[in-house]
Amino acid sequence: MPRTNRRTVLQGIGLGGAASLAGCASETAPSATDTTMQQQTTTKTTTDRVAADPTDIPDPIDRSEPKTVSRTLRAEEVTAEIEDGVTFDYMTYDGQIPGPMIRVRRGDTVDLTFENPEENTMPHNVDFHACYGPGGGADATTVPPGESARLRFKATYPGAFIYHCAVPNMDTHISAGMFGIILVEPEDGLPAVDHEFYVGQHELYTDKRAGESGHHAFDTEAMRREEPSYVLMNGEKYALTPDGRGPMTVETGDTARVYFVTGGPNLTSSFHPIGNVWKELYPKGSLTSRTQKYIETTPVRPGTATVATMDFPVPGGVKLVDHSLTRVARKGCMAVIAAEGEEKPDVFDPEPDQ
Ligand SMILES: [Cu+2]
Repeated sequence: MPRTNRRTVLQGIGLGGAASLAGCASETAPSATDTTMQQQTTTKTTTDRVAADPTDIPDPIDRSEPKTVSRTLRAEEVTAEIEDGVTFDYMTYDGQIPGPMIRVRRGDTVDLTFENPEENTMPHNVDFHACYGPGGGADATTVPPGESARLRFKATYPGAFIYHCAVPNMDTHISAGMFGIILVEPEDGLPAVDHEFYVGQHELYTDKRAGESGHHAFDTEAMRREEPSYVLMNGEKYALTPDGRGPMTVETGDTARVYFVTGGPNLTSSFHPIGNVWKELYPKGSLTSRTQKYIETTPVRPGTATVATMDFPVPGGVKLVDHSLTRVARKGCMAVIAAEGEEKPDVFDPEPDQ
């Protein structure tokens, strides 16, 4: 994936130097000329990207026996850009939105270590929708900054499920970015595909309109009214598009499976691929129910993950959108899968001979 370097912009609006932009302000000493920046970065870590790489997905499960899968999740409070020149104080798992995908097999035991580093300012936790147990583990994993917790649970049922922060201000923490997918594969696994992509939608409630430059503070009253300024895929405006970090890419004839989660906290996504169709939809993320075929738009409600496959018979960009289109046109919600290959005029001919 191409990565836009946003350091210049961040420096231009006084939100950190190169040392902090590497995402490790506490480990990298600023230069002598960076004293102002040092002062500004003592309370917040600034990063140049929160958008999760949509191809950063654990490999499909290739086992016939259960095992214990150890994973660490780390709460990271970071300042980053929603779009060029607009910054926000995000809360994340591992510095990315959505948080890292956790992938296990039905019957596996998940052995989680949850870290809340001391440079954070708030307690955090994890609520897994993939487990039986109080709060999905939220109480067991609630820790203040500087502490960590362990949680062990058996993934007894298959499906794609959200995990999210569930402290008392859970709407704020989810809106700020704390959600992801845990995928529990059925015992027999999933059908082979050429590509898998990982996309998450959520909305930001800020004290300014989308596009207004400068730092956007969280706006609890706007959240109370459920009027977000931004609705985003992977945490940034148009992150997974040619204008952002670059689109997802396939070749014509390939197959792809999309794992999609709506963090919310409040808006339902009407998830649609423009110029394509969900060939097989695993409704509400159920991997053991019958799939639905050739679905144009599927609701993905807050607190739900879904899974869907696609074909790419012709070249061109497929825009993944929430078909509540004001969110696309004015609030930043879109991702693109770019298909390259031979034109197929028998399937799609934009310039037919007269
Ligand atoms: Cu949290």
